[in-house]
Amino acid sequence: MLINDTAVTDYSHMITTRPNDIRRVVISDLHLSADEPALVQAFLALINDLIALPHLKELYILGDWFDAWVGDDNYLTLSNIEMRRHWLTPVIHQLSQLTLSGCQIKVMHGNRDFLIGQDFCDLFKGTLIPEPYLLTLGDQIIRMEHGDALCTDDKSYQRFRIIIRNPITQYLLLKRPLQKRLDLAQKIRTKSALDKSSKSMSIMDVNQAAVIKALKPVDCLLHGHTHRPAKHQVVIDAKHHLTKSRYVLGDWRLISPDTSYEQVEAVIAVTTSEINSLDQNQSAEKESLHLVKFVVKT
Ligand code: LP5
Ligand code: MN
Repeated sequence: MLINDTAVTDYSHMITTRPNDIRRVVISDLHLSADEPALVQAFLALINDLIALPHLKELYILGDWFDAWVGDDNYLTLSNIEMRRHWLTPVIHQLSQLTLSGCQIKVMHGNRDFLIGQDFCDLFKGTLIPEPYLLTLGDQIIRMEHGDALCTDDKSYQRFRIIIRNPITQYLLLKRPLQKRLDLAQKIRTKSALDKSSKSMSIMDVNQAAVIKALKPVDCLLHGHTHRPAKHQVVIDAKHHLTKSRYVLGDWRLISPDTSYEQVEAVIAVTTSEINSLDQNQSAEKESLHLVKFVVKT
């Protein structure tokens, strides 16, 4: 598969041929909910694979893990019986198994689940991480973020973002009764879907100046949100021929390749560690980032 002239490796090929080399996995935009059981099943299938990887260090979820999150109490205050029946319970169980296998789980907020708290992440011993988050791979610094903050041409969204991401707004929202928050989330989703139908694709994409500003102090940018998976070369300084990479993760979507079956597809990122021989006596380990296509038949 080609995305902007970049070959995207097949995920199952990578995990079967190089299970010992995989160090980190980065995903975003799963938009999980009770209404999308196929996406939940696909996520469980991914975690199951990751548990079996012997040298996996970290799983990063770069936002919009959930379609909407109105507060941790929506899950944490369930009765034992309700919890046992809830679709999130197997997810938390599998993630706990992944943690036990030695992999750290790092969760970043997206524009749909910015109310996830550390209390929820404690259920699987995960860590809520700030946005942006800098990951160092050897001598390379990778800036990771959800991606919505880079869409600066989308003025109405950015105005909404300033208000909704303000800690005072969030404090006041979380004090409201659960049902009122669920109703408000539904209203925001409806209004957002209506507004998006009249916005152009270019307005809802990242702004080039915002990308260059984000990339200047680092070596590489990795984000999701736009649902346009690709590897871009960004010109930082044309005079000195300086370019840097921008990797975009894909959203998880259910598709029907033909009428007989359905599958979930997503472009995710994987880092692999390679041993480079320097000379006869010396070798160095180098970790590199790849976009890979993850497919699960449902
Ligand atoms: O997510 P995506 O890609 O579809 O769209 C985003 C922007 N939209 C949003 C809203 C989310 O999609 C839905 C939020 C889910 C609930 C979150 C938790 C709620 C907490 C509150 C309750 C406790 O982020 C969309 C961008 C798009 O990305 C591309 O970048 O364009 O932005 C919009 O469409 C926003 C609108 O332009 C402005 C929305 C104003 C909403 C005002 C709410 C008023 C509610 C009452 C209305 C009667
Ligand atoms: Mn998003």
